[in-house]
Amino acid sequence: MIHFTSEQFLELIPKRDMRAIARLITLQENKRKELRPLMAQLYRMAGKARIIGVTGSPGAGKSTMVDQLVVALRKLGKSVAVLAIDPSSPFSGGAVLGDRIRMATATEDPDVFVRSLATRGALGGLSRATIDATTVLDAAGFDYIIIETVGVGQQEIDIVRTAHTCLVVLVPGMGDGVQALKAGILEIADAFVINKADRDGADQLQKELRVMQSLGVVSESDWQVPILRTIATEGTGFDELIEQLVLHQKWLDSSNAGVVRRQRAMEGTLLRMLQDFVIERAVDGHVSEFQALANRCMKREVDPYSAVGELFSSAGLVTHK
Ligand SMILES: Nc1nc2c(ncn2[C@@H]2O[C@H](COP(=O)(O)OP(=O)(O)OP(=O)(O)O)[C@@H](O)[C@H]2O)c(=O)[nH]1
Ligand SMILES: [Mg+2]
Repeated sequence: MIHFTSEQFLELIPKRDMRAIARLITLQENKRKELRPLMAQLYRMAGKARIIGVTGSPGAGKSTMVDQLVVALRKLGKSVAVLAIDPSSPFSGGAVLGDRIRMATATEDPDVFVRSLATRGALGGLSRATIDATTVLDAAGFDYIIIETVGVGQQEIDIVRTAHTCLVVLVPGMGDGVQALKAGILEIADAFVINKADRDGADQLQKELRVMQSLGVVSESDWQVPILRTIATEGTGFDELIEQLVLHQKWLDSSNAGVVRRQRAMEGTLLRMLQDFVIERAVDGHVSEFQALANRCMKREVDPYSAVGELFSSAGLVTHK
């Protein structure tokens, strides 16, 4: 395995050295504490990338759509990085491997980077890993970063919420239609994309979405959430999708709502990092003390409110009380 020093990472990442990028994203998953100073430096170089979240039900055609988006953005001369989030849920099944194979077609291109991130069952770990990977890719100067997640869990919703533009992918004829969607997913949509529009029921789905919009379930702002149609397998509908993406970005840059939205996303990021930092200081490396304390709580020798204070003070975060 190749070893890079922090200095080498700092030199190679902005030059978009693919091996350094891939290595740092992997390292981040296990050594975030040690890498924090490096990440802080990379973060200062970042901030130019447009981040697009693509979410929707399992099998909705998200990966096929992301492939098409990559093609369309490359035609515009933009560099693109893709992060495919593998939820360790039964939904992903064998599709994960399929994703890798399909997207591998683009890996010869030096302006395209594709990577999947796995949850490994770490609570909240996935959103943090996504933030870190996004920082690395942003510092590497990719124009666009596309994050694909299955919209089944709160974590995934939190992830796409940090994107600048969220595409919610739906398919016709999915039984309960819009009702089947996870609560919360409609609110985060900046555009609805009815994929598999070659199937029956696209009109019906579009109608249902319009009703939802008129009921105010969809995000409230002066951005009119478009309802688009695509056939990802044929590349149909992508000109309009790209057009809407660009319009949404312009709207974000020019309106106050865009500022509000970025502020909210940043608050979410800070909270997750704070949570991570505290847990790292109070629990990591002190797991047996943590477990002993939980055991004492269980026996009601100590209450959890006081126990948290104890954890804090023993981590040197605050003096007790
Ligand atoms: N008929 C039709 N099939 C499509 C379309 N888009 C994607 N598919 C097919 O739908 C299946 C699932 O596509 P994926 O792109 O893997 O879907 P996904 O949403 O990424 O799936 P997960 O990541 O497993 O949730 C594949 O067999 C695709 O070929 C479309 O527009 N029309
Ligand atoms: Mg997929």
